[in-house]
Amino acid sequence: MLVPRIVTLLVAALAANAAPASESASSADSQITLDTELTLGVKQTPNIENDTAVDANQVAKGYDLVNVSSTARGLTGILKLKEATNLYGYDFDYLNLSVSYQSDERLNVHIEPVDLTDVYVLPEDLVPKPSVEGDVNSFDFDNSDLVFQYSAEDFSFEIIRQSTKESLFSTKGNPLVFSNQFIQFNTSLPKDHYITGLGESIHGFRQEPGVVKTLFANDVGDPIDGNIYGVHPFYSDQRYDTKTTHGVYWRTSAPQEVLIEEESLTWRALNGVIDLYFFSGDTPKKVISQYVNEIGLPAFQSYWTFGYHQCRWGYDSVDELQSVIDNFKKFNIPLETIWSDIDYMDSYKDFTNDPHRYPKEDFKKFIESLHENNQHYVPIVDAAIYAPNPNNQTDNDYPPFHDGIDSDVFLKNPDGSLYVGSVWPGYTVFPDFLANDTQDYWQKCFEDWYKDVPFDGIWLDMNEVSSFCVGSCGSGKLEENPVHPPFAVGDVPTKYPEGFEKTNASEYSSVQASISATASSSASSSSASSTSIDSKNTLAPGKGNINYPPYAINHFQGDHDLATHAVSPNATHQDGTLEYDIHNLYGYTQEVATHKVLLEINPNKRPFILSRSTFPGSGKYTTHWGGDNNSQFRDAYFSIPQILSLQMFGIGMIGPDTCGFNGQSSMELCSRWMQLSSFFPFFRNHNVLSANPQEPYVWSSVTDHSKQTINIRYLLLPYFYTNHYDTHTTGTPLMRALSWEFPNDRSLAGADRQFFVGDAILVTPVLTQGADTVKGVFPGAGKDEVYYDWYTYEKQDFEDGKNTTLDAPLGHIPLHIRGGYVIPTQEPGYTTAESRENPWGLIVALGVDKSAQGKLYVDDGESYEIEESLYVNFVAANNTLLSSSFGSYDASQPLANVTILGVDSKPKNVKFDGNSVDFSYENSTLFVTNLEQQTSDGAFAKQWKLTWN
Ligand code: MIG
Repeated sequence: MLVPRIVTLLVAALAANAAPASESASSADSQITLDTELTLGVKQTPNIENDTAVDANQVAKGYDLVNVSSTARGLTGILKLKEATNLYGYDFDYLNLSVSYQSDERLNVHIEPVDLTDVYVLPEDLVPKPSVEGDVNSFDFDNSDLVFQYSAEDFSFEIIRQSTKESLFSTKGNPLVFSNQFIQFNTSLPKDHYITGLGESIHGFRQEPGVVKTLFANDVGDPIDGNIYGVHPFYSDQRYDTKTTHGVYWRTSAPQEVLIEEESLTWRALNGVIDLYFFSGDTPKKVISQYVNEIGLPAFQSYWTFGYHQCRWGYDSVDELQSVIDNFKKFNIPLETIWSDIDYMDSYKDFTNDPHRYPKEDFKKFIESLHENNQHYVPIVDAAIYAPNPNNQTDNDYPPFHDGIDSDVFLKNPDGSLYVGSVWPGYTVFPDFLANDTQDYWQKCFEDWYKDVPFDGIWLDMNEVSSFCVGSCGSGKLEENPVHPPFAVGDVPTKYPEGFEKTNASEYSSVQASISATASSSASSSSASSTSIDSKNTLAPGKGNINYPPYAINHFQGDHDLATHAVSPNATHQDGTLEYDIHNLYGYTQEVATHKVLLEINPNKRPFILSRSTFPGSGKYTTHWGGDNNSQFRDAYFSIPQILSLQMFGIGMIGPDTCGFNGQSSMELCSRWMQLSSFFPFFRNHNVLSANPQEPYVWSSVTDHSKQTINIRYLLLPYFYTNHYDTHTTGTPLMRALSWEFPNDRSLAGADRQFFVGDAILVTPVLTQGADTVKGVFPGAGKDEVYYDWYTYEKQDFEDGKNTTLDAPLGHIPLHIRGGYVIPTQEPGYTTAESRENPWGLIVALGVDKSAQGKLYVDDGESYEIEESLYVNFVAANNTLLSSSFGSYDASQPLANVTILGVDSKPKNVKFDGNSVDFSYENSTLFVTNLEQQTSDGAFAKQWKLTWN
């Protein structure tokens, strides 16, 4: 108990003494000119924390359903308000209900006010709307697995699964509440339910009873259970009793709150209409696929994006970037992509380069030489555009602002004046991606800049959309620019890495002693008043109080004000739409626009975008990273459920800031995390400004450990890419929860410390400090499943349902191959381009029945319009492996080897298309080698057969 107290003391002392700006790299030295007062909203009490708040389920009277008539695809009716209670806004008297069976596995329940004046209805051209499949005028209801039932008096409805007669969703017993600023419905859930989804947030994979999800895009550093960057109103409900899973999607951009309790789920929104979609599954993977097919299949990424990415905030100059690249080379750690954070910009202005630290000429040469080495470059672009000081000629010379003013593309105040917030460069304006000319404007910004900075992808940050002051704080004050708010580097919890006090006890205690000597004199805390100064705040006529809605969601900002640290809800788009209605869509609209721009710049290359704020459908345009996590083991763990969830939401490629963003990483953490992230869809190391460096070459052991698993990742690139192609074409995630792979094993519900890559690779990472073993489960082992150790190929004696302790000394990440699968490989090179030139290999892991199957997808790895592809199928059974391929892409590299796991006795003959070939045999593994000669036209140029007898 002593140690934690000391840590707390130390943290407090350090926080009190902290002077991050003076200790950080030069780019951190900025003046404090934004008055703190301007950053404070009006303190709200979230309803869920307010004991006296009215519970709408108790008080509201609900609706009666009248005028029901059946339609070819379902029914329509009118919902008539029984009695107005106007709890959080004014109740609508009449609602239109329409139910439509869209396909055998999808059903839509749509409820909207009869009078839609002042009601925000999410346009179909903005966010895709699942539509009826087949003939709109006829439907065979018997074929639908989902059935809609209702009771008219005290309207409630239920979704029943026909095959099991189970109630999947039922509003029975709770009134429907539908007012202009508050919509609520409630469904009962079975006891011991297993809900996943509803994001984005930092939480274990399962959303257990007691969880309250706030869905409101927010720029905040990964707090547990707080609302963060993206909004995804979708959940999957896995029912172990009936062995079925279904999904529910509310297509709304509203600020929302979802309450998950023992036997119910309550869903609230602050505007919009009810547009609910039920997906019948009935497996978890089918649910995801059905959902993702409707919101938009994940973008197909280029091959190189699966390589290793290095980033940090604080690479101070082109020379420093070059030295990072040189260090990677020196230590022979594969580096595919180097990234730039805002350091490269001239005073943090988008589309500029700092003339001294990143001069354009040097910079262009730098990027060109990267390209010559088959490496890539991705810079950051912030959402906000600097609004220069009109009285200062040099400052004012900034086309991205003036072009935008000329073409009228920025967000406005309700009175029509320019909305001016504040981000890194000082006062800023915000592109309105709903305005007529924004696409052209955005394109010109990128095109002009691309001439000097030929980037390979774009990193979109701050698009929640973030603004540091409350309201239009810069209105009328542009002559005060440039102001550069200081970099508050989060609350870096300690200068020391996690576990430092244990592994460096003596150093730690001496520092601790000296700090505690000064701690008492310097402890102070400043508290500022929290009155709003949002002078431009007005009520929106007919819409209610949009800045301070009557129902306060638990928005994760200190004062819970919706306008804190974001563009205010009353900011207005060109077509009159309020930010209030589409705040959650800002990032999404920017992603769509940026995707188009990248295609204009490079028409036949797959656009690579990494974006922070996402919404259903974002995955069609962008990849995503987990945001500002901490350099702690806990956060390494949370990256697993975060990835699993975001994949459910249709984001095909995602990964965390490996080694941690805020705080100090350590050799141990970085080693574990580099090895873990080697198996994530997206693999990037990123660090906050002024934290200690954490590139893998900083510690020699991390160098070795990273190389080991980066090489495994590169060996598996064909497997990753093939799985990613599957994600792109079917929505099935690359990285899998155990509960998806074994949906009928209740003991795996919520398992999120292990995961599968594709079907065949099970990863069991160490996620705690100081450990040298890790526990894992091996579903089906000893029954229908067999697992082989990745490193030794040995078949493991695991037992189904049993927690097994595995050796996992630092530098070793347990990996297992699941029998029954064929895994395509390619010898790793320094870059993915080099890897692509190397010979192929196959790992054939025989299942309990001694069979296996697998596939491979190959193309040129970058074309947007794919003209040539190669599809290969592998089937192993009866001591024979058959490879058959079709498609026109010519993968000319030969096959080097085939490794067959689970061969019980040494074969006498091994033949490739009838010819004897080299082989060796050890520990039930058959190594077939030197196949190059036989496959010199390309490993999969023709069908072949390998036999062992
Ligand atoms: O508020 O550009 O999440 O990755 O390093 C900080 C600086 C702004 C937040 C991003 C982070 C990035 C940082 N940005």
